[in-house]
Amino acid sequence: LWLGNSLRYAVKALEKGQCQFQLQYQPIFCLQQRKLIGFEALLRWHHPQQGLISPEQFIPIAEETGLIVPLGQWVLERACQQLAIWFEEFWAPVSMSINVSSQQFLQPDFVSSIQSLLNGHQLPGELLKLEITESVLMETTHHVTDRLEQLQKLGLLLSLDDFGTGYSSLNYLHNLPINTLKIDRSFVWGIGQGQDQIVKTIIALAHGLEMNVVAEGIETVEQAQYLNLLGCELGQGFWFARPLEPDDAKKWLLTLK
Ligand code: G
Ligand code: G
Ligand code: MN
Ligand code: NA
Repeated sequence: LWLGNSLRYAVKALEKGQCQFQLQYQPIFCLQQRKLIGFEALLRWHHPQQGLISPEQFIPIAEETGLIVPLGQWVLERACQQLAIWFEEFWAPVSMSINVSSQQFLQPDFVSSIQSLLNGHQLPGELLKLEITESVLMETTHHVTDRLEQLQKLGLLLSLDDFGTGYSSLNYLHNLPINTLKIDRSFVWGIGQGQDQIVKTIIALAHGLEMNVVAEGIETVEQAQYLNLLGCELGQGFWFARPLEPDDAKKWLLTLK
């Protein structure tokens, strides 16, 4: 209960410009060239007494309480602001991937708020990737389809996060404008542990549907090499880089120069 109350307080405080939240940025790489292609924005909460609280703990509470709507909007704004700074400074097509909860995605003004963020920061939509989960796609589907298509018209790219861990129905996959499948880290960790066929099959499925693949949670060189061998285009994980503060993330941008 205390967690819910302090979360409410922390989200309220955002309006007053008091910020207990922070974004870290985890680099995403092209596996073949080991070249930076983008970042995933990851939310962190620094509780004044409890210290750092993991999103695994507070995101579910934010979702139950509806606080994920204003908090998710803050994440979008912050991430776009950071992306605009980097885009202006480096002029490189480095993308920003942002996790979006289903409740946030289903807000009536979601698409228009994305549009005004893009306009406000003069960002090409192509640089923004939204990571949604299978649970979003399970919602009353025609609204979701409309919304995905509107976002696609703005140029945004759409990724399906944690793929393989939710209630996948292969039915929607080929009907929806999803650009990327993210292979859940549990499968990546299963490489060499009896899950190789699953990983191969997910990659083949994605390619068959003309989607590209990001493998997450890559922790060893063997995993990176094997995924590259299978034709998985992109990857992220501690072996490449942890989620980073903006200044450290910027060091990766400098490698592109
Ligand atoms: O960064 P970390 O591995 O601790 O994240 C744990 C979980 O929290 C992941 O599943 C991630 O998708 C989720 N998460 C991190 N940041 C955000 C965010 O800004 N919004 C939402 N909805 N989920 C997030
Ligand atoms: O669910 P989502 O894919 O958004 O989760 C991203 C989370 O995974 C982030 O919180 C990040 O800290 C974590 N993460 C990223 N790379 C690795 C990794 O190589 N190993 C582990 N254990 N966690 C990782
Ligand atoms: Mn994610
Ligand atoms: Na994931």
